[in-house]
Amino acid sequence: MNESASGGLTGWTPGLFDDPTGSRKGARIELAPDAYLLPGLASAEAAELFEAIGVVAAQSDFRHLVTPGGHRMSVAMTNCGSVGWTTNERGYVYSPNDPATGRPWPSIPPAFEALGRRATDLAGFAPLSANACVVNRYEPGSRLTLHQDKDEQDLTQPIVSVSLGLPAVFLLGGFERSAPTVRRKLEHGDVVVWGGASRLRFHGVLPIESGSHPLCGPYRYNLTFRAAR
Ligand code: MD6
Ligand code: FE
Repeated sequence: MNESASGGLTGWTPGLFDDPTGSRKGARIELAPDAYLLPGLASAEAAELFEAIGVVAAQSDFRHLVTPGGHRMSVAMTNCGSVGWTTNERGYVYSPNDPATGRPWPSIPPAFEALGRRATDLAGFAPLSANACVVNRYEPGSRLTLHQDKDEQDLTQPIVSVSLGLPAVFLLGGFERSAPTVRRKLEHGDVVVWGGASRLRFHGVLPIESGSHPLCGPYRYNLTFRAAR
């Protein structure tokens, strides 16, 4: 894959939105240097992951955060781990307690940790020591505008991102918000590992289309495992 000076991506791979032969599974697709899609890596354990999301949400429920700029996010969010990503008047922070309950965030379910290690291994990174997991829930129309994940303390560690439920179109950009983006469809069970030279790329999610998923109903869920502190 070639990269332009602005960090924009060229040479996008064909066959983006179709997989007539089912050959995606088990593959490792380079989206950018040090950013890999592992199609279907989480498919087999999806039900277990979905159940674990329910356990997390029973302790710290999904909520729509308000950005420091005063905008209510269309994505509903919760966390598990020793810290969770949230907002306050000063900006975005990793906090040991859930501000909604005043209690620590739920712990990271063992199924999440095992998947995180499997994913970093397959992508050729050192095993991720995740201490935070952001759980996003998208309803139809929910989107995530272009952003960088840069609030984590250890930017040498990658992020592992797991997609469940309704499909999404993921936008991958460069190192400035204005750099060109490319699109990639993420399906139920897909995992993206994202680090090294791509760790600070801008990225986002287009508005989710209506639908119903056999396991997750009218939602898309996304888990991101991080070394936050
Ligand atoms: C999502 N994901 O797919 C949002 N961030 O719902 C992210 O924002 C993300 O997928 C960093 C690395 C991978 C990601
Ligand atoms: Fe992100």
